[in-house]
Amino acid sequence: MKKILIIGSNGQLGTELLTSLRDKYGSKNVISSDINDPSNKDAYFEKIDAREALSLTSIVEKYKINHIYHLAAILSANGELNPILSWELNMKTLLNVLELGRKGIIERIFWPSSIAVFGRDAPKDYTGQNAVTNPSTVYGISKLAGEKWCQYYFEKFGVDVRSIRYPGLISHKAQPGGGTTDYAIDIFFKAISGKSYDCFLHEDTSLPMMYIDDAVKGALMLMEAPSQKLSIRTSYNLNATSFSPAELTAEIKKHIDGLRVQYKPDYRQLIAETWPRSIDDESARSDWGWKEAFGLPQITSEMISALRMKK
Ligand code: NAD
Ligand code: AKB
Repeated sequence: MKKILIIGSNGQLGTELLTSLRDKYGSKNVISSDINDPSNKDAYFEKIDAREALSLTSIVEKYKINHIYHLAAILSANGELNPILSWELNMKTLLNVLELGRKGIIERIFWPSSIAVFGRDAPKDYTGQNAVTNPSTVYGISKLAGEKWCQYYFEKFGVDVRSIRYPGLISHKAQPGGGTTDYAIDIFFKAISGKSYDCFLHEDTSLPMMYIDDAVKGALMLMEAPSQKLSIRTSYNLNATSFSPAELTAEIKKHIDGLRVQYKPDYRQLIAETWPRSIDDESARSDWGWKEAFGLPQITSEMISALRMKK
């Protein structure tokens, strides 16, 4: 029987992954955990700092956990504001989880990487699975090192750790955690409340993006795939759609005519310029049958109808 621990369950991805995993496996079989308390009461929540190996181990033993979804991280934009903390958190927490795999306590691990592993030297369009990785942010460096650690633990110790290089994720339930793609969420909140939006990226900066439902679906598909089907043990490229702030604004205006957007690029523009415009995810499609459901028009209508219901 699966007994699952989510680390970083209060975050943008964790909030939605928690709901899906509990729907699938039952609440008592999916333990949520975070360094901060959750906003809603949760009988199966444990407050932990995943940098502390002993606290992590005691929770794993308490609930007889055998699968971990390890989501805790500092993302790209916030990482540049505190590089050492970012490196320490992103690496230490991953190594603590991988060690639980090496000791045979945990059977399967999900750990997300990011398109941030690519850098300015990779091809911008349809960036391939094995394109050159030369990241320029501490976040990208930590994700690239993390991918290599995952592959190392798999090859040396047989740890079944699986990973996806997510693009920018778009959702409305939890606030985004300080990434370069957060503009694509912020803009919906401004649009729905009738306010104008100051966009921190240039209007024509196109980036790979994915709706949260697709992101959750991808994690579940990868975690359920037979091990022998997986040819990538660093992290799988995963694509859904790509758009620029101007294209997103035009799509939102089909629903909310009065939206006004000013472009005021800041340090996040420099990060975005080193990332791919679009991703080639052929390996995920052929190895475990990946196919996205949401393009720009579908993401936009889902976001607007969900936010209108909240108003
Ligand atoms: P987030 O910042 O929204 O959530 C991270 C959560 O981890 C937060 O709730 C935070 O409180 C918690 N956390 C931080 N330090 C912790 C610690 N020491 N111990 C326990 N919990 C801790 O991030 P997210 O957007 O949900 O991203 C989840 C994962 O997916 C990250 O690894 C991120 O790099 C990856 N990812 C996200 C995106 C995206 O667009 N959101 C894209 C690519 C990859
Ligand atoms: C970020 O912008 O940092 C994240 C990511 C693509 O990893 N959304």
